[in-house]
Amino acid sequence: MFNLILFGPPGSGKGTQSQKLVEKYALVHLSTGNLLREEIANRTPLGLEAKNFIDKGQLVPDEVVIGMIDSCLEHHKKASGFLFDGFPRTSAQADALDKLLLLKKTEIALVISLEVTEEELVKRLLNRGKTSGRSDDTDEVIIHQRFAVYRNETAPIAEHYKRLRKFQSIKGEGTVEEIFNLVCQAIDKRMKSMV
Ligand code: B4P
Repeated sequence: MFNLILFGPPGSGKGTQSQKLVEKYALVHLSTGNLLREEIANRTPLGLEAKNFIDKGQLVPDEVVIGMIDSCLEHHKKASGFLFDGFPRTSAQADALDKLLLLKKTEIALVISLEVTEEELVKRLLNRGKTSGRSDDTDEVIIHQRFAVYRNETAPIAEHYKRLRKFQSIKGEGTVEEIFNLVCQAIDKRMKSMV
């Protein structure tokens, strides 16, 4: 099994790169952001709860997202690997993921972090907000709140993966294709070292 985490601040291109990566490497795409937005669109109780946090630029409570990932892993028992996009975002989520994968006798193979300046991130998110209708992408105050949450709660978990020598940073600025090529090189190298 090959399990990959795409890491990086809001708007760094995790979702964009994930779409191309799951096709090339036949991985199951698990995006907590997409799963939460589906719940919101379907007006489920979970979605209504999540919307309150997302609209304010805050993280959805750990137990909610960990539960979602747990049931997705159960649904894809025969997967040859997973691409975690936007998960884990807190140290509790990172610990839970390690435990869930251990139960399946597997582990994270690689964490790729997309590095993008805040100036570029703001431009991308406001631009997406014009067409996506995403409430968390239209207000610059909320966007900066999301960056603060990233710095305080998400960025520190990089240390966990650095200690395990599974963490690799990649410049996330350039064309989507240029970034995709760099990400693929990192994955191919890691895959070769595993055989
Ligand atoms: P997510 O859905 O994960 O989204 P994101 O971080 O905003 O964006 P991503 O990095 O995927 O950027 P994208 O490719 O779309 O999270 C949304 C919210 O859900 C969170 O704030 C949180 O509240 C909640 N949530 C999600 N997961 C959670 C968790 N685990 N725990 C708790 N809460 C959770 O790219 C952004 C834009 O840039 C797009 O418009 C794209 O077209 C553009 N772009 C991409 N690559 C580009 C490039 N190379 N050049 C120019 N533009 C580019």
